[in-house]
Amino acid sequence: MRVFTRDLLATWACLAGVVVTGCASGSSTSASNASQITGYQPTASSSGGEPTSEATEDDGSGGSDDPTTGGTDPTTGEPTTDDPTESTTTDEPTTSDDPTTAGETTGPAPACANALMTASDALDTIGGWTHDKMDGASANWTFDHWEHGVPSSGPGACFDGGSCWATNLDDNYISCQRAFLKSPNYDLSACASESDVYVVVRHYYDFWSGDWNGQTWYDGGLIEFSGDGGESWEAAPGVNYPGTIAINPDMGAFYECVNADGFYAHQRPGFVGTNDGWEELAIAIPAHLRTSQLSLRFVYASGVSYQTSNEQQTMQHTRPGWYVDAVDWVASYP
Ligand SMILES: [Ca+2]
Repeated sequence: MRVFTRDLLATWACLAGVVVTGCASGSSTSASNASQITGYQPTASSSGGEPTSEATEDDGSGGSDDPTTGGTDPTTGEPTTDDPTESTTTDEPTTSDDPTTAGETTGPAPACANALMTASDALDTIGGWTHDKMDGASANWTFDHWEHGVPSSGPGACFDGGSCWATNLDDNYISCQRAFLKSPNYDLSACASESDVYVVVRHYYDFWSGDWNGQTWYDGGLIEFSGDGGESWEAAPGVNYPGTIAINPDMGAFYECVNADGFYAHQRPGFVGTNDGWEELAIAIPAHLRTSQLSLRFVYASGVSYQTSNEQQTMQHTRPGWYVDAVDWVASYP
């Protein structure tokens, strides 16, 4: 038997119910510990398969996708051509020659136009965005790995060439995570009577999926909105999610997630697999959400994709994760 003492003890403690909140925290991330775990063979299982089999064939790691050329063409349909975050109130968005915000003939009321312009954000600064773990998870483990900056993993760059958010800027995400990235509260009450309001986000995602214990599991992410400053949340309307998130909470006796049943994202429609490049996503905002405290959040979760509780080891068997950039608010969308 390999040297696996700390993990094994922790796991037994978990199984025996001795440790309630530390079941996924059995080891550190040190290189020496990782080397001990390397080569560990899982016990016999009915699956008989390597749990890291990918549901997607595209390798999103390594930054091979050039956001300036792949996926969405940033030169078309790009509401940030006139960057509203760099504009001041002197840049009147209702100017008729700006089709991205003004519409064909009439734009939104000036107060609404100003509110939309104020809310739009290139995400080049943190600017009031917050992130945290979810579901009451607490232990010595990284449940929330949202980071702001320039990614070297996943797409290898932000959509706009500046900064953005990522579930891990320079590597794959870690198993057993569950965290949100929340926008500031926006006052869009001036837009309540407008016919249309959209939020346009750019994102890249590449989440693990694999088979274990007779099921296919899907790490993934979803978007939600709040009209009351984050007190309550509702699913993003009209989003054509590619699948349903299904979090694998454990993989045999050697690794299980803390609070294994506590995955908010589990069984919710979400972004699973990969979109294989920066993608522009426009979501129509219903009138009832256009309050003085409108916000949105990006929720993601990951389950167990590898039989170890070493962070570095699990990261080798997950995927690059989710990257979010350039959130614009507009009154019309092509
Ligand atoms: Ca940016």
